[in-house]
Amino acid sequence: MKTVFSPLHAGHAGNVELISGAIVPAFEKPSRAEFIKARVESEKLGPILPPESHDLAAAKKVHTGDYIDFLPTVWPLWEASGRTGSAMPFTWPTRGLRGDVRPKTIDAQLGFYSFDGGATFVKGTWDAIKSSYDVALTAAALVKAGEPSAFALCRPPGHHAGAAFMGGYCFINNAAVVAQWFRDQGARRVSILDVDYHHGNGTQEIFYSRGDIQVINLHADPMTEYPFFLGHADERGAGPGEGFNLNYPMPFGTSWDGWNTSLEDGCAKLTAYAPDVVIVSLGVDTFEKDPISQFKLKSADYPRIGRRIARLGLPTLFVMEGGYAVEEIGINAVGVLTGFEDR
Ligand code: OKP
Ligand code: ZN
Repeated sequence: MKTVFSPLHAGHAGNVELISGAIVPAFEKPSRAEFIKARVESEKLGPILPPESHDLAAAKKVHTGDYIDFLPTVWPLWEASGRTGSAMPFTWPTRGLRGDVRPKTIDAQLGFYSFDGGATFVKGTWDAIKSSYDVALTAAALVKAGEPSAFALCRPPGHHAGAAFMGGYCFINNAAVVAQWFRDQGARRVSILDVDYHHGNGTQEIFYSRGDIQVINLHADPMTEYPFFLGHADERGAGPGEGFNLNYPMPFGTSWDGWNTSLEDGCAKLTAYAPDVVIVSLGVDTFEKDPISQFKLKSADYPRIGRRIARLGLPTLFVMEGGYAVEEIGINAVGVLTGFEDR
């Protein structure tokens, strides 16, 4: 399987985040992608290709144009306002406040275009976001050209980014971009299978009223886990999308047996939908040693995930999302891919 990777991810570095009452170095850090790349090499998964540059038209098919145009302005505006550190929001237009006016200052705009304070900017962030988008589209083109599978080693991740909001380390929703891209290339139906520990709230929001893109999410129950405000089992899609959004919330402590029950049900629904292509939002923060997560999957479980996905028998694009146990992130992410190849 070919991997697409860009070194430009590394400029998105030194960010901080707010967690448990403290400002700490962000868990979403450059070493994540480097460990995965090293494992792709040591396992001889296949060639590692650089991305081709794409304009932002494909991003603007799933995000609003004003949101995408805002992203490259953040760091220059932040610097111009005299600040250093990580650019991040601290005020949001929540219920009862006005969400229809976009204020002028950078602090207000950051809040206007986010659902939390978890997507932060440093100098190299926009170039990293753009490279991650290019990685996803380049890998998608490989599958479109006939490769049975490809691995988009995206960083930053994307599945928390909605049509007009960032959050949870995510800016452009890479999986959503490529799902729409496959549709525009002639795929009749596309399935997104999101196996990240956290609910892909952005992906759900983008496609909630769509019948042509099925979204299947396996994740920790949002009653008790981030991102909290979406991802319940009764969210099944709206209008033409009714029945095409499937959520599998699971309790803290879930290990392979429980998780696999959801995977099997999701795969059955996916097969019944008969898509032309599958996009896997590949998070490996379901791992027992993940520092911010509460599931109990073991390294030996990841190849089983890959094997099950291979049995779908469909062209498959893996798009990297979360996973924060950096020592094992390569073993687990690449474990899914070697399992998919049954080796
Ligand atoms: C991104 B992905 C409080 C802690 C919130 C955010 C986790 C984002 C996960 N600021 N943690 O789905 O792996
Ligand atoms: Zn996650």
